[in-house]
Amino acid sequence: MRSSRLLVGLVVLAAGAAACGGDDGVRVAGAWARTSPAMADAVAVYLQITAPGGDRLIGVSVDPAVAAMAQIHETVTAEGEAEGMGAMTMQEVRSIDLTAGETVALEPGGFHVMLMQLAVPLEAGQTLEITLTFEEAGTMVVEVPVLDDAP
Ligand SMILES: [Cu+2]
Repeated sequence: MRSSRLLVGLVVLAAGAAACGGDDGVRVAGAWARTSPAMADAVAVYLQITAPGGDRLIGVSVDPAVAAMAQIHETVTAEGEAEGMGAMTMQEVRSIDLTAGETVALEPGGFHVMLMQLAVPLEAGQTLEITLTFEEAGTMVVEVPVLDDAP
């Protein structure tokens, strides 16, 4: 009698641990890339990341057949410019902190993944793959549809 109760306890514990592990996974949603203008050789990828247990995005990569380089970028307004007159520039960032349970949006005007030295222009209807690297969760391949405008 006593041993069977112990067994039930262990089974419940195992189920709880499994569910917890699933919930801790980093989730990526809403990925898209804007079509590249004819003369541009770089394009931004936008997406939303949720890390229930907290994590950090530390790297991005892309198939060289798509683009020679991928970086994490942040759009910033140049300092010293008058309000509303600031020149928008982009700078590379080493990582993006993902606070536990909060969704971090990589969106126009903020963080984005930059694909540079495109091998071919991106056209609407295409899907490309990028690989995100997280400090805790490791690597994740994300499918990115190419769209003319924000979804
Ligand atoms: Cu950029």
